Amino acid sequence: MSEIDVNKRILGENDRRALGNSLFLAGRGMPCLNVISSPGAGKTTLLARTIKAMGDSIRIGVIEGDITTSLDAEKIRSAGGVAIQINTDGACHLSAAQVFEALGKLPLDDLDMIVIENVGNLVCPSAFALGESAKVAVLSVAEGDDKPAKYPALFARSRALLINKMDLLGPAVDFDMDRATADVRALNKDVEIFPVSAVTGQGMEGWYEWLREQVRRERCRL
Ligand SMILES: Nc1nc2c(ncn2[C@@H]2O[C@H](COP(=O)(O)OP(=O)(O)OP(=O)(O)O)[C@@H](O)[C@H]2O)c(=O)[nH]1
Ligand SMILES: [Mg+2]
Repeated sequence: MSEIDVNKRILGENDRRALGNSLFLAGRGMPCLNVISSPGAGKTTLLARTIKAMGDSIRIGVIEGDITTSLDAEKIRSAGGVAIQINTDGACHLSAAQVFEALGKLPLDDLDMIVIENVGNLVCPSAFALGESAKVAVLSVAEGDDKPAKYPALFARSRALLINKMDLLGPAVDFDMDRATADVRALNKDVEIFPVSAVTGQGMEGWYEWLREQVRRERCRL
């Protein structure tokens, strides 16, 4: 007969808090995206452009995670968005407890969606659930087409992937789109892939439509 160790913790502390965040947001019919990339891939620039493009049609509250500074929250506010900055003081990822605290500071009744910009890091953040309804990966072409193969966890776990800085493709930046997308699909056949440029706006409409779909989907669950 098998034995169950009743003292064994089924969920770790972070997972327990992430589940709490997830249930809280699901109860409000509010999608929550956990946006993850290496430093500088363009998360904040993408979010600022998205907030300007969406206007009042999808009101996005942003939780910014950085080791230090409030620079990204200020950029989001300059774009017309609502942002709460969390400083992790050295930690390479956000925790569910930090997100819970930030949620309490956001005007949730006036928002349609939460977007968390995690600390710039291609490895650690994907291992810590925050209560998100979906992870979104960002990879910029300047980082190289081998990154999905070399750092698979994020790409395997993300529901959407933005391949950013498409405007840089050319002689100086040779990024093999077929190789990158094939490697991502081998890890995650269902991921939605959007080749975009946060600077020129190319490819962004598909991403906006995906965001609208996230809002519709969470509301339907209420
Ligand atoms: N050419 C080009 N530059 C971009 C694009 N998106 C972002 N950048 C530039 O890339 C740099 C980093 O962009 P951020 O938006 O700060 O990147 P991030 O991922 O938020 O960075 P961290 O928060 O530090 O991890 C900035 O100089 C942006 O102007 C793009 O689509 N094309
Ligand atoms: Mg940023």
